[in-house]
Amino acid sequence: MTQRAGFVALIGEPNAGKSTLLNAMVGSKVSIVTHKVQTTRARIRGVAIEGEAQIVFVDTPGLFRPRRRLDRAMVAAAWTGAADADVVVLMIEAHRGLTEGVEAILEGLEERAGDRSVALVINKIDRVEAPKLLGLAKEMNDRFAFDETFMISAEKARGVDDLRAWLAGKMSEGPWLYPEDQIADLPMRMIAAEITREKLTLRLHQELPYQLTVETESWEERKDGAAAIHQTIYVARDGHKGIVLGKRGETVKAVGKAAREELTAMLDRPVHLFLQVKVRPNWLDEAERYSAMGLDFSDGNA
Ligand SMILES: Nc1nc2c(ncn2[C@@H]2O[C@H](COP(=O)(O)OP(=O)(O)OP(=O)(O)O)[C@@H](O)[C@H]2O)c(=O)[nH]1
Ligand SMILES: [Mg+2]
Repeated sequence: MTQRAGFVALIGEPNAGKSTLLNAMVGSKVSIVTHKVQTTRARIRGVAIEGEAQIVFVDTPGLFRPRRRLDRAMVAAAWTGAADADVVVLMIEAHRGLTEGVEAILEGLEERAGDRSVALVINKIDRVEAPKLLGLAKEMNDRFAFDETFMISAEKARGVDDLRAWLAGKMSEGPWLYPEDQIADLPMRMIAAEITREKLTLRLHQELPYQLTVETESWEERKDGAAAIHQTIYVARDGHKGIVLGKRGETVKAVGKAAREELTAMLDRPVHLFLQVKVRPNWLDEAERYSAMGLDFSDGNA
């Protein structure tokens, strides 16, 4: 049998379920998921194997109309992901349908898709009735020439196997791109920072999650087998520091506990996680913060 391999970019509006699908495809948590929009900030690769095919999925930040520098860098990262892929998967939400945001993405795809295969994935089918789904599939296919349409629930892993099999068939002959046992290309320090950011995003309200970032400062392997991880949470304002800390430090303590538990399970050994909060009024304009996130700072230039 000959090996086949290629890249599949997952694009869509924020919250469509791209990261949930990536994790389902890989069979492990590679990309963080929250109920809030704009969770994913950079391109994250996860690897799935189907028969002789290795499919490298590229999770991307949601596509939306960018306002700030960080937004622009995120949206640029998403389109770059699509440009570098062999197959593009556009993911939309069944209950929201062809929104203005989806329309804007279709316009972008018309410009950039070239001769790439583009599949439509209607996600969250657990939220709508079948007749509505069929209507949406028709509306979308009248609007754009998709190669194939899938209806799935990424969260409940419904329809995911069919999609994976179809994508495997689209991979071209060639050697695998990653070693057989590798499932992600993100360094563990970055995954650890993402997990803390996920727990913060889940606990904090309104705009705050968008105005903070987390970096792993040091990672020490201790003689007893434990990992000691030091992370910094950067916030833009004094007031935000107080909110992240919470009353008597309760919020950051709960975040640290949740992140530590997940990391312990993931690494399968004891983890000591130390979090500190730093106020950095201009972090959203610092090139170093962007490279730590895996983003290109210059993409944020207007
Ligand atoms: N009901 C339902 N919810 C889902 C499904 N798939 C994902 N979700 C939920 O949708 C929300 C967003 O999922 P994510 O995977 O973070 O979405 P995303 O497209 O990566 O979002 P961004 O990173 O912000 O662009 C989470 O609360 C998921 O649990 C599904 O099939 N059904
Ligand atoms: Mg995501």
